[in-house]
Amino acid sequence: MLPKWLRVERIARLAVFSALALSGHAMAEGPQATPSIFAPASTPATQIYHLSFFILEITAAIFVAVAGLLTYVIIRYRARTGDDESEPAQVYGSNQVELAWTVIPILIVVVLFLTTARVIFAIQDAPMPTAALEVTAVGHQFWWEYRYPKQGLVGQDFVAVNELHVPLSSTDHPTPTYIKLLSADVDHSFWVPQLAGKTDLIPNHPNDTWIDPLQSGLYVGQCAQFCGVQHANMLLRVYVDTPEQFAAWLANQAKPGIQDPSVVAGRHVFETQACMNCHAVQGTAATGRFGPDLTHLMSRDTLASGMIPNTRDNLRQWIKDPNTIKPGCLMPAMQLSEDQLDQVTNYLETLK
Ligand code: HEC
Ligand SMILES: [Cu+2]
Repeated sequence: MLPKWLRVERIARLAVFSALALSGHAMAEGPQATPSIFAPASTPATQIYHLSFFILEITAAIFVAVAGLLTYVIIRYRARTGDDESEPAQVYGSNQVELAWTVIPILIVVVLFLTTARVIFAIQDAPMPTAALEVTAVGHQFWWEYRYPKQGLVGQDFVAVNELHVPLSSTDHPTPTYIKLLSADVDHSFWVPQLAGKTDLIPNHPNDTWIDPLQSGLYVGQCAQFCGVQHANMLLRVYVDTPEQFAAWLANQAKPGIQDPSVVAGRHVFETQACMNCHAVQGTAATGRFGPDLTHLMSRDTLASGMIPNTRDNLRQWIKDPNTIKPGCLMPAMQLSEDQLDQVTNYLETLK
């Protein structure tokens, strides 16, 4: 009995090592157009990627060993012509075999547990350098709020919406972003697979995560916890900016809303049609917090949490009846006249 087990173990070890050697090749190629766990571009994502492959290799080795043995037994002991129909030898228990199939799985589970725990703690307990940017992400049905508190990099508090901008990090000058995760209503989950693992946003239970993207560009993700009808359209967009781009973005976001006298009619609609009960435009009487901050609406590429491009037609249609675009979203159709729609769209288009 014993020599056979040894042989299996040797084959399994060989399989694990060759798979390890193979997986070492897959590496980051920058931001992908769809969420991908196979192109990590940030330390936590890279660590999770390696852990996943390690677990896949062990479980693949188990599969190969079990399926191999099964195939061997099926072929070697198949029915043959000339069999005498007598029962094979009946074996009742074997201490060696039973010990082996108890101890080996326990050891495997212990190894998987310890490696997983090591990666979790390495990510959770990573020390935060002073250059780190701190942002608070708040999940709402069905959009994202990002609060940038005044700190080293940021001269003034402001709120960004749906499109998170963070600075590019590098190995010799790390500028990671620490993200505190809160929720305004139900559970959501922050998941940009190229940057970090999933972390839930739970009401009254602050969580945190961090990213240190090593290549600039746009990284996409999804809310990963079912949070209501439009959960699937609660998309995540993380813009990793070069230092110059990031400084320019910060400088613009920290400004109050532009007050353009040519669109007072639209501003009047905005301030009299309940828009301002739900939306804020910094520097004006509009301070609503239920919906997205619109101070720099035009600095965003998309509307409705990454759902549609931010064009004039989409913006007008959204204000006319958001439910035709995002059924079940929490903004009501405000029943504006065609003139009022044009005016308020003109106004919003000045909010650069
Ligand atoms: C009852 C609260 C409420 C009122 C009133 C309201 N909105 Fe909204 N608005 C929301 C919510 C919530 C969202 C986010 C919807 C989503 O993405 O799921 C939103 C989204 C938007 C957006 C898209 C923002 C973005 O960046 O994606 C615009 C533009 C907008 N509202 C304009 C208006 C205008 C103009 C009015 C008045 C005619 C108005 N809203 C009235 C709650 C409201
Ligand atoms: Cu969600």
